Amino acid sequence: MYHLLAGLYAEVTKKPTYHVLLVGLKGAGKTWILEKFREIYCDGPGPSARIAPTVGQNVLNVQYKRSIVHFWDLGGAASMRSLWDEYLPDAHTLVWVIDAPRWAQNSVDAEGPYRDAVCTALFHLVQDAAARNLPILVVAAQLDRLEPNLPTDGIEHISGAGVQEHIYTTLLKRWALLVEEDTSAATLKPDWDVVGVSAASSDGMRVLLDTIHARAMRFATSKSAP
Ligand SMILES: Nc1nc2c(ncn2[C@@H]2O[C@H](COP(=O)(O)OP(=O)(O)OP(=O)(O)O)[C@@H](O)[C@H]2O)c(=O)[nH]1
Ligand SMILES: [Mg+2]
Repeated sequence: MYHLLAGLYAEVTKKPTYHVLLVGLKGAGKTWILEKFREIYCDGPGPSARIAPTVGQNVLNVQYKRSIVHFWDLGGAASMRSLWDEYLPDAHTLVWVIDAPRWAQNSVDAEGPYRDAVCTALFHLVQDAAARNLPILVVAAQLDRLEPNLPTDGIEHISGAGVQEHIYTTLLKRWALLVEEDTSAATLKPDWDVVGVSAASSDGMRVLLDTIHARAMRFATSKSAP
């Protein structure tokens, strides 16, 4: 009898767990975001220069609003991207991180101009995410590094809000172009939004977790609805 009651109690008080896939190109700021959450919600030491590029995954459980938000932070190097597709089916929200200063500059590296590299990798995941009605949250990260005199490509007044707006409109435009070329994507309606943060200063971090939680919960509820 005791075991039955204990089992029932455990079942009734069990917290729902929401899985969050945290991805983006290498150096975007994913692990700093994870470590900032660990600092704010789990008494961790906070992000530091000692954090190396991620090989494989980092995980974090955050207890938030009577639930558990479970993060998978995956490495962004090209050799690790095949892992992203494997985690996506189990996620309740896709969080895509962008290095905002690099986006503003549209700097070029081995993968080409930054905005092209972001859209190529992101849209690959978006097609799968949109087919599952998975919420997509794009994070403009490292906003504290947006200096007013940063040389930019096509952004007149540099600010966190300005770069977020530029990211949002660029993604919409480029997605529309993709749909024109690949009509199989025409039926997909990605559910995406852009938020801005600095893991260094903590700006936007609490809003980010709240937004992730709300979206993940909504997705989980819609999946369990009859
Ligand atoms: N000033 C500032 N620098 C940041 C911030 N976030 C990340 N950085 C810098 O960007 C570097 C890369 O950040 P990571 O969080 O390790 O990047 P990542 O996206 O996890 O990269 P991979 O693991 O290689 O995929 C850090 O070593 C910091 O120098 C931020 O909010 N502010
Ligand atoms: Mg990392």
